[in-house]
Amino acid sequence: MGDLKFEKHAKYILSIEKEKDGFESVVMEHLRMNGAYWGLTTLDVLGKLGAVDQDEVVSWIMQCQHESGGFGGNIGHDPHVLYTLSAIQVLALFDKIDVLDVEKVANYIASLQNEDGSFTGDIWGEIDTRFSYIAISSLAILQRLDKINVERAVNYIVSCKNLDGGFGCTPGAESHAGQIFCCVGALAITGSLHHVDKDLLGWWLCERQVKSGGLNGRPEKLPDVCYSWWVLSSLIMIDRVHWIDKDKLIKFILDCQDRENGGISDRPDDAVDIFHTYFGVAGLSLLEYPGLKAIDPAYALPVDVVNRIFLGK
Ligand code: GRG
Repeated sequence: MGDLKFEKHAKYILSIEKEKDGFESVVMEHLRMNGAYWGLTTLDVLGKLGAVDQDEVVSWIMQCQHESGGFGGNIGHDPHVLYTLSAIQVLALFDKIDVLDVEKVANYIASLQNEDGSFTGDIWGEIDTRFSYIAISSLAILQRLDKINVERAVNYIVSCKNLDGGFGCTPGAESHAGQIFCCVGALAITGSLHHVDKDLLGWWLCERQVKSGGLNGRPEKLPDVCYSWWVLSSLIMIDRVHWIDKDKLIKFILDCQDRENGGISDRPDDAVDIFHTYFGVAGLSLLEYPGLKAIDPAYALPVDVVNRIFLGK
């Protein structure tokens, strides 16, 4: 089992930044802020964040901020909550939240809440429980949840609960493990987990494990390393993680590594990318893989970072 290629994965992540004309850098251009969160959190969980020039990253993040207070995926790009959360998370990793005008960022996020409690992702109006999670997680990290109507936000999320115990992106939409993470995470952060039918949802989530040991995101779909995060974190938040076969899942994730050049792919023998590298390592951390920093299932940040924010230690 002691097979996780710590050094190679760290080298792979750092190489993406160095090779600005490389394929992965180019295709990630529009969501570089998410890439920064995936890559830097992975490095931290691997114990290798020291290799990064933090001041350079912080200065780049601040150049991605829009006058509205929200952040874009790259310099000069339009703001969206997807990138705003990643910006806040990376600043939290570096213990640099204090560079933010917190009031301004919190006002931007709060401005996206609708009358029914739901959230849009930006000024263009798409509604999704992903954005509810992002708003709640961001404002909790900034300690400004008072900026929104939390009760309505929770009621909207509960209105997206399905008969199978899962959650979708809007009321009536199909249950999907990614949306379940968002809804359960938001309910956990707001102390509202009593709205979840833990046995029913736990059953649906543990049925995501397929023969290879990997997890899929909904019935009849292929397994994918990223669901190691979406499913496992949800199972942990509802105290049902012992319902899956952990050893088989660890083996599946390790089988998705590029053992020569580093990085983790969605399934064995596919091409690696930074997104799956993060969710593979984060999944292994939730599985208590030796040598990895523990990660918080609701905030998707290392536990020591979350403790620093909320307990001041
Ligand atoms: C801080 C970890 C963190 C997240 C921020 C953006 C977000 C909040 C959550 C996204 C949740 C989500 C919807 C994840 C699923 C992503 C994914 C792999 C979607 C693929 O969907 P399909 O239909 O794939 O293409 P399947 O696997 O169903 O075939």
